[in-house]
Amino acid sequence: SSEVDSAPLKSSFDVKSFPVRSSKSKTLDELADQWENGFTFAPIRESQVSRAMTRRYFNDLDNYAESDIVIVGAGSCGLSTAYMLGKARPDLKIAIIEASVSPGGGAWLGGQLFSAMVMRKPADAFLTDLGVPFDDEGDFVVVKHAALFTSTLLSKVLSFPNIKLFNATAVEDLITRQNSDGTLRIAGVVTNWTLVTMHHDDQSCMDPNTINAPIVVSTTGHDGPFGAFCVKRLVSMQQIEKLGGMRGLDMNTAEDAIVKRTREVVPGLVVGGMELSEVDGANRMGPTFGAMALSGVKAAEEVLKVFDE
Ligand code: AHZ
Repeated sequence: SSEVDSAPLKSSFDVKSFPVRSSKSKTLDELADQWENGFTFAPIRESQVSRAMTRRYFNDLDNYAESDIVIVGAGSCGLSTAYMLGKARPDLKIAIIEASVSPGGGAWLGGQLFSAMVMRKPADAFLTDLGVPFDDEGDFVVVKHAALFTSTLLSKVLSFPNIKLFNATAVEDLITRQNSDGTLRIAGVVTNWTLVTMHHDDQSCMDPNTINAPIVVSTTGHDGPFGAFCVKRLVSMQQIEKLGGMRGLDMNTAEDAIVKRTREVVPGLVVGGMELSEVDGANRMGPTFGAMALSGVKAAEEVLKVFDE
């Protein structure tokens, strides 16, 4: 430990300039002979672990304070949007803000507490693109476990070098700018760690942080403790008159409506997934996820129009 304790660790903001000690990597086969004889982990000092995490996190906060695209909510629609954008535009900086510690929203189970996930055709195209296997049942397909869909989608999204997921972080407000004609444009998001957001009533003065971006995609789901956040804020800031309120369940009409209505609801804010049902008074679909994937595909297309202009 003295070697670890005495090693000079220069403080520097640049992740790449961080000192790295050489410790040869081994294969698992090489390790197999060593459990009883000479097995040790490479040495570490606690501050190295702290710095390895905080340096990267604060570097990301610094880097993504100016993003090209912010996606609010990492449920099935938000992650599908991120996947399409990450694939199409490796040159754009994309921040995903997810209030929960665990990304994925409601897509870890297929419905009630059942495992399988149903997608109506033609959303099987999204699964094929993603490489998720399914059973073909004619008009719809079934993934054997919703978690296979969500974990595959998540792993692909997180692998894009131009996408950063800030989880356990809530969007608390929207940044706005006034155009010369007096209309408003959404120009970014106001964030806080979710645990802080949850304590504004019992702790004073916990001001938020911000991310500027020319376009924000909101996919925060239907109304609930967290859901429909951005569109509810549009009402309170008088950018839309009122919410239509999500209607009862009708699978056939609901899925078509969500995809069809995925759009830029006010300048700078594209809305996708079930958050849209609150804007337009559309039905819910219950446990069929095709509209979430294809709303994500369409939301990505809407966003890219901004950069193609
Ligand atoms: O934690 C939320 C979830 O992961 C996150 N979120 C909500 N408010 C947020 C905020 N800041 C940051 N202010 C926030 N994150 O948004 C995510 C929404 O995921 P979801 O799975 O609830 O929504 P979705 O539209 O992607 O998928 C909806 C799935 C549904 S609901 C439904 C029905 O009720 O009939 N049917 C389907 C398929």
